[in-house]
Amino acid sequence: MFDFIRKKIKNSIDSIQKKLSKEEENEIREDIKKEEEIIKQDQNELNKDILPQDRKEIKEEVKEIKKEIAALDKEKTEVNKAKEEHTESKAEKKKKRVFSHSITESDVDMIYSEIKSALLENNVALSVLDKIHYDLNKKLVGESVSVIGSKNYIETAIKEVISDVLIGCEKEEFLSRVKTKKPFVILVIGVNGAGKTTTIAKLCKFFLLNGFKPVIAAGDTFRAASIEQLEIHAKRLNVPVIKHTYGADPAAVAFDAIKHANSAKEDVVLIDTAGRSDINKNLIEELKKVKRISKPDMTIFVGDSLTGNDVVKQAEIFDKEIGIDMNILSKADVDKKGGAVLSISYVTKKPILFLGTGQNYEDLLPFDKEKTAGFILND
Ligand SMILES: Nc1nc2c(ncn2[C@@H]2O[C@H](COP(=O)(O)OP(=O)(O)O)[C@@H](O)[C@H]2O)c(=O)[nH]1
Ligand SMILES: [Mg+2]
Repeated sequence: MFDFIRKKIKNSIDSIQKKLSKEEENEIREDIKKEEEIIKQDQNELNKDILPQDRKEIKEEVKEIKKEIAALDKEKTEVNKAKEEHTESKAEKKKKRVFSHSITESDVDMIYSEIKSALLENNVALSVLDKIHYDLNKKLVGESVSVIGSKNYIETAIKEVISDVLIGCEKEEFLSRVKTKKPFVILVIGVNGAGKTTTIAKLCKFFLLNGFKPVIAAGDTFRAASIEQLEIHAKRLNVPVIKHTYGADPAAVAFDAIKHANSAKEDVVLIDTAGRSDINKNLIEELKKVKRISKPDMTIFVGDSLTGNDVVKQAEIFDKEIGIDMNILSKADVDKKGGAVLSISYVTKKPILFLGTGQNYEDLLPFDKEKTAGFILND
């Protein structure tokens, strides 16, 4: 995930580092020039003090001159030694000096424009882009960094900014909500082929592993073979399925499943529903009725992460028409981009609960926003 952006981030940080290194080089050059001037001045002073006196001594007494010369030699050696020590300590100081640079708005613009095109190409919603730009400015402009430290600093800021556009729901929080009612009714909606039925099977596995007894309502009475598909999963998982015939009213199936769960003391009812290739009026009316009759405790939108911006638009429509509480994005295992993952929770303001990461029942990954934001820098 996020393959598209990793290289861009690296490029932008490299450019900033090059720019800061250049600034630092210029600063060092200036310092050296200043120091050379000081040494030159010192030497002039030295000559002024010593030479006239030398000449006077020569004229007066040769013996004295020799003595003086010897004394001067000694003095000169000491002066030279002192001078050397002085230069050395300056060099040491220079070595130890940490150059710091202030990050400017144009530095941030450079980083942002580098990643913006990648985000746009990968269907990240515009509102998410705006937030990323705003937050990067807020976090970085005016901050002091060294050339070496800048990489870490900027990377951390990008990671934090990405993490801030994500909303997740922790596994424990989800389970504790499910515990609040028996049976806890979950309605699963989404377009055709999004991964609803597969995700319901994965959720059954998840509930079984956590000690909950689930039951499935075969609410997709529209698509051929959908009931059989669900029955195969249910048999493998040893979970009951409540079904009617094709063409039956899905609201009635949901109602029966809840009745069954009540009498059999099941913990969770998972209502599967039909999708359509488009979100049309029939689908919306059908789902509204299922929701009205089943009164779900949670409505989960399942979307195919491969469809990028489309899945975000679907989630918005389903939320407006039916109302959603959570998002699950399927096929994250084959989604190299991650645009939908970055956008969906910020746009819908509803958390991502899980990512579907494969075809097996275990391939349901609780969503961790910090980890996900970390993928933006490393695989
Ligand atoms: N690679 C991968 N395939 C998935 C995932 N979730 C579902 N699928 C596949 O997507 C296709 C459609 O899934 P399905 O559950 O029938 O979608 P529905 O029409 O929404 O019920 C099936 O072939 C599934 O195996 C996933 O997380 N990863
Ligand atoms: Mg299905």
